[in-house]
Amino acid sequence: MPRDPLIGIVGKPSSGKSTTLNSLTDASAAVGAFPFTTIEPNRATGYLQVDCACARFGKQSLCKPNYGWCEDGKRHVPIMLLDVAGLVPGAHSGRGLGNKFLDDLRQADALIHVVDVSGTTDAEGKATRGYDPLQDIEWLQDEIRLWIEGNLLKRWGSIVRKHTATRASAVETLQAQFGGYGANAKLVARALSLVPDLPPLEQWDSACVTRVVRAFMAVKFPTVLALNKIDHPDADKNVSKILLRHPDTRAVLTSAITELFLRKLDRQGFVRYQRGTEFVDTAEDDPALRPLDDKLQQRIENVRDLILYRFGSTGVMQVLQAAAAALDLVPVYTVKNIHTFAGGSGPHVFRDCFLVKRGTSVRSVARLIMGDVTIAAIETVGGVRAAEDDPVAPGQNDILSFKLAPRSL
Ligand SMILES: Nc1nc2c(ncn2[C@@H]2O[C@H](COP(=O)(O)OP(=O)(O)OP(=O)(O)O)[C@@H](O)[C@H]2O)c(=O)[nH]1
Ligand SMILES: [Mg+2]
Repeated sequence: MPRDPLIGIVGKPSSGKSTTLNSLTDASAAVGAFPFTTIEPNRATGYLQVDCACARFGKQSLCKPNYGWCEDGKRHVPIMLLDVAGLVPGAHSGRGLGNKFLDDLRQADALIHVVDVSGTTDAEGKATRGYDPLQDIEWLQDEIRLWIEGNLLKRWGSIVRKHTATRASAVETLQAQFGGYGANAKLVARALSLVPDLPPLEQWDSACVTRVVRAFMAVKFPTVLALNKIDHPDADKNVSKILLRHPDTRAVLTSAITELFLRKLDRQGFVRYQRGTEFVDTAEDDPALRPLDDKLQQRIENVRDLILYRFGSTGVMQVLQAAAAALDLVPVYTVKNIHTFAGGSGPHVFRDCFLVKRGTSVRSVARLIMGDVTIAAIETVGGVRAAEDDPVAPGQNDILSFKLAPRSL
């Protein structure tokens, strides 16, 4: 992942993808733009909440990010999201523009699969009642697999001929095929290592290809389920069924519509809502807030009882955190002054933050951020010199200062 991470949001029509995306991107606080000049129409900037380094050093009051924002040590770091249009069964063979939508997915590093657990929409997203959303989890994975498999099998004959003629390794041959998904040799090797007893590539039958593609998907597209619409009365039984059937999947319960509702009331001054938590203050708690009429008061009570107190939050921020965790992302702070953590001449600290994969070397971080310039030294907390191949981990080599070499004449 030698660029900024990209999280794809997938699911069938009407599962709540756009609502989820809006609730992750609508930033009402003063927010800096994201450092991208062109943003494609289906991309949006979301904000991932992390524990900011400023809290580690008691410098919360001086923390002023260049991008995103930081509130009392909780930092909201921009992260790119990709809204993939609704996929329907048969998408891999082109149904409902499925091919085009699946092509959009290529660039994603992780997926959030939004599942409508209310059972009020069928496989195509049409209104119904009592639909079993367990099916959606399986068919969506199958669509992605069949699409990747289809792309591979179309050319299988010539792939094998070239593989044998050039005496390439399976990793080399597959890397050439999976390059379009942004996969490098390391990722392909990791996928192959997940498939036991794999014969030489020229002997693979279609069952072998399926196993390989499944493994490739697991490493290329780690997926988090957003079990959405938990505010609906039928959601409970469907959630239990899904968790029972898929105990090892990463799943987060969400009510995206509730998140949007609370944010709207917060913007209008009726409530003070602490995002990602169960805390909603009203005029009863703070007279500075606008008073609520009975109807709104009742709706807030319901949201508290049915969502916030039961589940601890609307789940929307947590789903993005789960996707970042599936990718093993670590916030790395680059500073000009390693002793004060200031970014420029002003007093503000930790102005720049980037998300990189845990284990990325300090050298790679430098290249990612600084480009091809020659760096004389890299320092971390306490002014300690970091070795170029030191890995980044939370709390470890995650605050860095690059000293540029004087330009040689
Ligand atoms: N009850 C409930 N309804 C929701 C929730 N999230 C979304 N919805 C509703 O579900 C419907 C579809 O939501 P969208 O966000 O447009 O769904 P989508 O997945 O983007 O749909 P397509 O763009 O057609 O693929 C809308 O009527 C939303 O208001 C939720 O958390 N609870
Ligand atoms: Mg939509």
